[in-house]
Amino acid sequence: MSTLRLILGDQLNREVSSLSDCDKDNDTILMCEVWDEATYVKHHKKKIAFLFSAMRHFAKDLEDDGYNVRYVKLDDDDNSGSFKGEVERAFNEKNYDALVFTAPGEYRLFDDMGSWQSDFDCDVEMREDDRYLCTPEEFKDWAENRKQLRMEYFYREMRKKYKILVDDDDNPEGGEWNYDSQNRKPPKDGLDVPAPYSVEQDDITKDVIKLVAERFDDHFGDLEPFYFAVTRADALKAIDIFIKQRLEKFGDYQDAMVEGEPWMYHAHLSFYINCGLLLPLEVVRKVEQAYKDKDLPLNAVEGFIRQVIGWREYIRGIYWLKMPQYANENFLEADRDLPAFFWDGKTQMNCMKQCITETKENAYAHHIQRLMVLGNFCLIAGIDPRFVNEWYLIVYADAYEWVELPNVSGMILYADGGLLGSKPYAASGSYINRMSDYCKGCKYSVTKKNGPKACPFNYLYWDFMSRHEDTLRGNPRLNMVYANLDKMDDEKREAIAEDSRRFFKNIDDA
Ligand code: FAD
Ligand code: DLZ
Ligand code: SF4
Repeated sequence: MSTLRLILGDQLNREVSSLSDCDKDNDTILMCEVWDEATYVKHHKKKIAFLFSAMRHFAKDLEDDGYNVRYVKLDDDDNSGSFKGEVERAFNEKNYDALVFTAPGEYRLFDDMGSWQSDFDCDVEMREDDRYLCTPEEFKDWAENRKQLRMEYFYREMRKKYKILVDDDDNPEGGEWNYDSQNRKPPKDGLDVPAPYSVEQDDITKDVIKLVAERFDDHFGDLEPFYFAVTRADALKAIDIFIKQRLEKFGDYQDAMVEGEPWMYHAHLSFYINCGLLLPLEVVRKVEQAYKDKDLPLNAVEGFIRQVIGWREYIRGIYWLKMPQYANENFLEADRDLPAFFWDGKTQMNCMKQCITETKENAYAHHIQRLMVLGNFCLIAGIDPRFVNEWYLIVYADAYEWVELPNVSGMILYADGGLLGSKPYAASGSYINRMSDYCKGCKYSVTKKNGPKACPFNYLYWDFMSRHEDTLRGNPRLNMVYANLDKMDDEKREAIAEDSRRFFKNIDDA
């Protein structure tokens, strides 16, 4: 009996279900760099280099351990450019008895690969991706008959199921389930943010960087400097460094933004977890252990764990619950094009310029930059969800549709009409001013509400609330907002509308 085992670029872990019963003598592991995957959106150059290098290192480790690996490089002769084409080529060379793979993370592939049984003359088995803490079926059961799908309640279930930060009776550590209210400190002067973890390029990475520079020259983003970990061993070091250097302040400054500090006290682990180099549960267990050993603040530890076992799993649950229709949601009927400055950072709005430039350099921005600067702008400016989703899927090294889409359509754009968030996360410039130092270096004035010098977030926020009054006024969480809008006289409302019209007319110079 011989089996062909296909491993995708975000399944780079020995524990992946498709390898569980791999027979070193008779089976072949197929991995392939394919044009279809690298170009179905024009991924950031650093994202492609990261994945190709991680794939090549993973394949080499398997080979060194005695597995048969069929690794297809992007520029190999006869590379067909697609997963199916590569499976067909493998079958043309050898008659396998079975084809096995772990379920792909994105719906478009899941749908396609789900029909492969009829294309291949052997058993085709798609296995559950058991790296996650909750299966799509479990999430569906949890969601059934609930009026609202609130992350907080799902998160508590995960804490209890995996016995994380709970006592023997499932009571939460410290008496509360959630310490988020302590995690909103604005940045203070003189924060001593540690330098990010940086791994030296080896020959495999150098080869990949050359390939990406040649083949993906027209893709967004800076390829160099390239410093990501591309092996499990180095990714494991990244957790230890996070725990040692950043975790203590992760909670306090989780929402803070500082010019010139793209990495802050965040973990920078999402790209490693999402491609499989790290497993989510092992990351969480290490952080929990560090809490027990090192007297770390509970608000930091709980906050981090909530992101991984709460938000990350909940987001994935929503994706599989609601696909494929979720990709077309546009509750607010937003229809504006994505402004050109999203691709070059050339805007006078300093907050936007900083977040876009850092995204271009690093294929990374931390959560609050994605949510409250870039996402907030897309929401209040009414950018079409299709363009916003494509941008986010392209620009971040951790972006796969299962995690990108609910964050964008649900969390930032309210395109799902409130399934994921109970109200739109819209904010004016004063939020950005409180949580960052961006406004100091901005051409616009954050304290001015109207006129050409006013911070665009200020009038766009009210223009958004005004535009969507019919749809949003009934939301109890927006009662205060609409009470304030009601207090505005006609002149003020006209000034907001006029400033917004002027802004959109001249958006390329904004
Ligand atoms: P930290 O802030 O240190 O958080 C720790 C871990 O928690 C992360 O590594 C990640 O695994 C997990 N996590 C935290 N928040 C979320 C969340 N909302 N959804 C899923 N996982 C979460 N994350 C992605 O992995 N891929 C994406 O494509 C992605 N797109 C996003 C788009 C928008 C509009 C927003 C608002 C958020 C998005 N996120 C995405 C979530 C979050 O911003 C990133 O996971 C985080 O910034 C990664 O950096 P980090 O590892 O330093 O995370
Ligand atoms: C993102 C990506 C890219 C750019 N290229 C490849 C590739 O050439 N080969 C591969 O196996 N995987 C790649 N990936 C990751 C896949 O897009 C990912 O596995 C699917 O989207 C499923 O989540
Ligand atoms: Fe951004 Fe407005 Fe502050 Fe400028 S003033 S950095 S546009 S929030």
